[in-house]
Amino acid sequence: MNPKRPIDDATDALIKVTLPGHAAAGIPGVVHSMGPALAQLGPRRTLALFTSMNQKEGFDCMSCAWPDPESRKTLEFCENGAKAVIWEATPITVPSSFWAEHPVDELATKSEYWLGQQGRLIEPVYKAAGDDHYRPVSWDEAFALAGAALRGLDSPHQAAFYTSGRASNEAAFAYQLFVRAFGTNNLPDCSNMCHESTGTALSEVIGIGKSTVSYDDFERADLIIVMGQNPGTNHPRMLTALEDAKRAGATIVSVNPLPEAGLQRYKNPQTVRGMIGKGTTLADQFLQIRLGGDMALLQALSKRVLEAEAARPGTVLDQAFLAEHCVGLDELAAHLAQLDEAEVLAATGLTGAEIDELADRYIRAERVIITWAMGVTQHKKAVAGIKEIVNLLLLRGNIGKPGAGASPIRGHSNVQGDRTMGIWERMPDSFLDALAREFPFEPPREHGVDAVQGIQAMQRGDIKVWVSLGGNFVGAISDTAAAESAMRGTDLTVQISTKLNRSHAVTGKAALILPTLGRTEIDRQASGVQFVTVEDSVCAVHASRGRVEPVAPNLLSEVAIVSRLARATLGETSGIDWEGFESDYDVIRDHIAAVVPGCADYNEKVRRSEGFVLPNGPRDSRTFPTAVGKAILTVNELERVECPPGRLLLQTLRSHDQFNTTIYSRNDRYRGIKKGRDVVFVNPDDLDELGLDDGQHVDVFSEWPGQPDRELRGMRIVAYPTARGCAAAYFPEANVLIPLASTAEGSNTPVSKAVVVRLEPARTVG
Ligand SMILES: Nc1nc2c(c(=O)[nH]1)N[C@H]1C(S)=C(S)[C@@H](COP(=O)(O)OP(=O)(O)OC[C@H]3O[C@@H](n4cnc5c(=O)[nH]c(N)nc54)[C@H](O)[C@@H]3O)O[C@H]1N2
Ligand SMILES: Nc1nc2c(c(=O)[nH]1)N[C@H]1C(S)=C(S)[C@@H](COP(=O)(O)OP(=O)(O)OC[C@H]3O[C@@H](n4cnc5c(=O)[nH]c(N)nc54)[C@H](O)[C@@H]3O)O[C@H]1N2
Ligand SMILES: [Mo]
Repeated sequence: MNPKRPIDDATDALIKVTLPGHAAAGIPGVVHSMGPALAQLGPRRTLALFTSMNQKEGFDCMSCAWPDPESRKTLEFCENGAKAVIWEATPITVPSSFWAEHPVDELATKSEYWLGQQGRLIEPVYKAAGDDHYRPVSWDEAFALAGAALRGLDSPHQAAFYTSGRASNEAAFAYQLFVRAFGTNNLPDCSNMCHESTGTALSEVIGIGKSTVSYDDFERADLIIVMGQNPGTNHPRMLTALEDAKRAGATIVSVNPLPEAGLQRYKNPQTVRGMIGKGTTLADQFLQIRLGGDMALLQALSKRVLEAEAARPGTVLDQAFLAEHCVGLDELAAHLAQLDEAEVLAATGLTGAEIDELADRYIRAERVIITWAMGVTQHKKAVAGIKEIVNLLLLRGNIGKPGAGASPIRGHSNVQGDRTMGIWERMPDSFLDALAREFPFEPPREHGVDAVQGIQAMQRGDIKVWVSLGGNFVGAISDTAAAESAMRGTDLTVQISTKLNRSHAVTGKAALILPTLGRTEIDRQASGVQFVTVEDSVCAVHASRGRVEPVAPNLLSEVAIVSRLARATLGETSGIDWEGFESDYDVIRDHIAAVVPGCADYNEKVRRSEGFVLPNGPRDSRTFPTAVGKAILTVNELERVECPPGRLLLQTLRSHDQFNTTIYSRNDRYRGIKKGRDVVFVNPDDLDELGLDDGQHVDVFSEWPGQPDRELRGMRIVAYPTARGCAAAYFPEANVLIPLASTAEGSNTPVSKAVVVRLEPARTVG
């Protein structure tokens, strides 16, 4: 049922597998994966980029949302940040002739890697319904086409407006304003597929959906538990913070089905030290958990904490904190008293002794931070699992004191800021009320669609126009075949993008591509050079200034595109100063100051060299703005992820040489993979049991009740030390296997980390 997947020039017949490496990053890694692209940049552009990246007068790295330390080094970036910057700042551009030479059908046969290699998009292009090609159009024509399509809808709810988390605060604020003035809350975003479970859980139990730690807390912690996160690849500068913490005496524990580079040393006694100096093993304890087992582990830990308190009353729980700031202790204690240890061991795949050891570390530590990312958020019970993280932390007062806290590590560099600015299909009434006071329109109140609901609405024919501010929605969402067929059924898709990707090849009947400036580039407007602002994982907001010349003269900034799209759609009489927005971003920031909580005097505060930190009740004053005004310990029913005999649980994850759907190279150095991505990692003992071999090619089938199997063909097996019963394959290739309806309870995030699969010897090797 799935379309044939695009094949690259570098075919997977060439896949090479060696022993997994561990984090030994740095410039050699960059040169290795980006050599040709780096050479194309030229010395001047290279120097300008690498001396201003993450500097106070420079631009914010767009590779992840890891925060910047207050005192920065001259080169404050990592290997993967360098790749992201080189990928964006390439001087290679897509020529006008490209569009006549490559029909859209042909682009749909190309891989993400090939599409990204074509270079930066530099002119607006349009594909009319029935046409097979895009053709260059003027900006005016592009906006007129988009505006006419939006105005022609029967209802504003027939359009949806997606955002990927690279958009600046200014672009995001202007975009949500346009969308709400247009009349809908259909504002799905990448966060729906990412940390939505975090926002849902934390908002309910501590009153704010964000991290309760600041950067400096890491070096004050006694214990840092890294759950479901691969910082060596996805937040490499976090390894530096972990290393500093360790040097200051902290213990580090990794909870993960995989031994990930930088946290664990695995077999290969390599001693190379890269630029960020990662020759060391950071984790003092590694719990190789079964996929989806975290909730059971956390309950077991909390149970042991409560038992220790019962054995030594008054010495383990933070009774004063619990009495003053929390509700729900008795219910939690009663519930956990019933916890079935056998069930915990089955769900986690761990031994009782391993859990005892971590419980003991937790009880001995005065200040504990728990960090997490997609390994925790992309599960059916993710929201409940994150509430269990909070339970464990609250028991010993580990929220709102130095060196302690709940620390979701965000993905996209400004995904958190975009939410703060109102990119959400369910913004609270307080935000909509503030918009209504500031602007001459009444915002819609009805909730909009999220990412999965957006596809479902397309399937029903309810969404006819899809606009994307960045990202690669069909590439990133689950159930690729279903998503692509739904997208093809829309009347118009509009992509605001820097580079080509799958979402430009799988489009509505008509399609527009609006090319935009990247974050590295100088943004000149009528009032002069502009800067934008972003928010990192620890709620710090600061300015980002592009430092290199735009790759082409005709590009518009995201703010300019959004403002012109708004004018073309709403007319000149919307009573909102869109022209002012475009010519001077201070105008937008003044509105942000008036509308967004915590942003008073925004223009002044973001001009401080260090920016400012948004207020956060739990972190700052142990104030918990929940429904009951206190932090809530919750009771969550344990539910084990079932996996029938002969099947494996598959997670989809990132290689070291990709940024989400952007593929920098087909290698995954830290996992020992070269020249290919069509691999499935399986534990050797499971291979024995299944009668399969390392190096063998298999077809992977995912099973979902009442539906035909989804399939991913021709995957090479890599025997790998993942947890028993578990497997892993790369996102986005493996998205075909994830049923659209398989989502997390409460957050509707696709369950990308636990797909029940069956492996069968491949029908065709490939
Ligand atoms: N270079 C680079 N940087 C990035 C990105 C990128 O693609 N490339 N993407 C950015 C984005 S948007 C995001 S959201 C982040 C993603 O950052 P991560 O969450 O680190 O990304 P994943 O590759 O999805 O890795 C998930 C990790 O969780 C583990 N895991 C999977 N399932 C479970 C589980 O059930 N329990 C536990 N305990 N662990 C589990 C996996 O083995 C893996 O180590 O990175 C951001 N930064
Ligand atoms: N199976 C599976 N699916 C997943 C995940 C998973 O772990 N497993 N992870 C999920 C997660 S965490 C996320 S965040 C989503 C990511 O979903 P998206 O954010 O939609 O995807 P990206 O691949 O980050 O988008 C890359 C594209 O963004 C555009 N772009 C880059 N920079 C800019 C810019 O500055 N401005 C504009 N306008 N465009 C730009 C480029 O055209 C590029 O091709 O995917 C999700 N999907
Ligand atoms: Mo993400």
